[in-house]
Amino acid sequence: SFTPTPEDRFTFGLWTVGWTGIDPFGVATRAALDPVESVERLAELGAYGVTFHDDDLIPFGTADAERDAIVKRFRAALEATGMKVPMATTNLFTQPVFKDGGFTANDRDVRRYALRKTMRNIDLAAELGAETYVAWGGREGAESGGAKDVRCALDRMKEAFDLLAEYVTEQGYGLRFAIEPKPNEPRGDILLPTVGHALAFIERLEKPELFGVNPEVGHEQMAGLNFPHGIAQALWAGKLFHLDLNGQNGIKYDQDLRFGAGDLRQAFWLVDLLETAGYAGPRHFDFKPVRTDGYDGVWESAKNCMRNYLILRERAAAFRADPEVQQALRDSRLDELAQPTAADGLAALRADRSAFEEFDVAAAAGRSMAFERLDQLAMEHLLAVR
Ligand code: 3MF
Ligand code: MG
Ligand code: MG
Ligand code: MG
Repeated sequence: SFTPTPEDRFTFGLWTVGWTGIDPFGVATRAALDPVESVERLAELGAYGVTFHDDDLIPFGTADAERDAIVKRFRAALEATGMKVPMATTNLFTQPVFKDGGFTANDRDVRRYALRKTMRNIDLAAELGAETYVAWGGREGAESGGAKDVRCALDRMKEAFDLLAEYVTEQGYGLRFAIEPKPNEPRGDILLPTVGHALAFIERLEKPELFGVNPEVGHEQMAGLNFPHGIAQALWAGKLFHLDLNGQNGIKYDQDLRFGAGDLRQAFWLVDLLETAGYAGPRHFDFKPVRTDGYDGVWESAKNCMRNYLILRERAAAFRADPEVQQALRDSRLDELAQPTAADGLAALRADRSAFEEFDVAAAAGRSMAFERLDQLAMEHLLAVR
């Protein structure tokens, strides 16, 4: 059945169903949503949990006493519904103080403020049992070449993450960080624009084991990249700590459509990959219910993010179980790709005349890879005609 249960581990950002429709060209089209109502409605729909930016739950500038009351009421809703908070994050992009960034703002005092704001929400995340702390550097970037010394900015980014790693270690929190890449929007260009950039950056940190990535479908596709390929490399590196599922139609602004909208083929291969690679983390949705719709459309699209994942999970499993697909995979020599190239070692490879001197280049070049049949079988499973 395509009805989700908490075992499916579907989670939603409070900012997703709570998006009121404010965009660069228009004001809100929906009334504000109470985070407690989001928790209750998502629980009814079968979700496992919610995630949030500090400011999604506690409006920016709230006094301490009121902050405590908000957290208490939120916690009560979590307890009443059984909903979890596996991830939390910091808003370092909405307020004017962050107009030139948080961790990489040219102004040192802004950078120190951004770190303190982040540590404050890390405390709350740990208190609520989160395992992952996401960092999306929305304003870490520039519109013009002279505005940012990128090498210095990367030094400051490293400094920030090293300090945060020191903080969680010192506090004994079980949290790990997940960096969320995005190529642009809201800055003209954002630092750590793709999964690959983020993976390379992580290896320069003092405690790289505490850092992974939180790739978002639309963010990679905005750069024309293949999302399942990025996810595969993150898995290969042991760095897929979390992910943001949604839909995107190619190289455009960040559309944040519900999961299953946008590039459906990539969605199919993504689910196939997550389900066969043993990814055990939450299936987290970061989408924006279209601003043309009322709250009917908000809950309809939230429900369908999960439903579409489950449909694709069933379609991908049917693809893998089909004997004709298994034969097609062999015909395309996927089993051979899984074998090491030179398990016999370098010396044996160099001595192997059949590998080079006597290798029949023309015969190898003449073998068909048979990929067309394989892809048609995938499409027919995706369309449920097989
Ligand atoms: C923006 C995003 C962000 C991040 C969030 C961290 C507002 O395009 O994707 O959502 O996901 O800040 O989870
Ligand atoms: Mg997005
Ligand atoms: Mg996004
Ligand atoms: Mg995101």
